[in-house]
Amino acid sequence: MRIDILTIFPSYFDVLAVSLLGRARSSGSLQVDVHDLRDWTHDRHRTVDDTPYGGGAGMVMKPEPWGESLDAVAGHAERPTIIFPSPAGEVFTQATARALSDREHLIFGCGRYEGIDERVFDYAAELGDVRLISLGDYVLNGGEVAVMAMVEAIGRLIPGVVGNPESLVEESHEDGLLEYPSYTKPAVWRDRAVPPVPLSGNHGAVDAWRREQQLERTRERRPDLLES
Ligand code: 6GU
Repeated sequence: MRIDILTIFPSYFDVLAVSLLGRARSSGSLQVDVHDLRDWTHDRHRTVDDTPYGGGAGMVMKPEPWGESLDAVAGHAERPTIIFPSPAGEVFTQATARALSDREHLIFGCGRYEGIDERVFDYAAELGDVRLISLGDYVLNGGEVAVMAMVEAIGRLIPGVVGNPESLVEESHEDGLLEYPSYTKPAVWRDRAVPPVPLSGNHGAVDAWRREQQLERTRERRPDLLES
């Protein structure tokens, strides 16, 4: 997979060089390129924003640098999926991450200030499949942190990125339920004993117990997941 990230804060993405995704990046299963949106400005101050038509608070990101940068990164073999992180978008879930992990080319456009000139989204739709995606119902200052989260969730689903593919299956949200509790040695720690079933060595009983635990936790913490 190829990922291009457009941002006015490229250094936010320095952490992509380390950890799980860093290794995938250097091994070639995932190619991530971070671009400074200001590289597509042409004035001395490298201006990316301006005051909103109609008035109001804050600044709006100008369309020209977005148009030129999208032209520059979209020009690859396959039609890209172009994602704009936005609290006004559809909510990102594990299903979204799965669907996006199948794509050949993702472009993330990180907005700042009060938003991006609306015409950019319309233009981007000529170059690729546009999605506005939110992490949830709260507001961040810009899309960078949201894109970090999305890239990690998507990247770890790409074959070869996570060492053990089985560890992907038994996780919260992969089967619509929260994950079961895990224990390791010692069997008693600070007066707290590991429950008897996971200690029993009876694989059938362990599987049934884990399933029960998943249901109980989901009922308690996230009843909304059981309704759907
Ligand atoms: Cl994707 N962007 C911003 N700015 N705030 C958010 C968000 C995204 N998701 C939740 N809050």
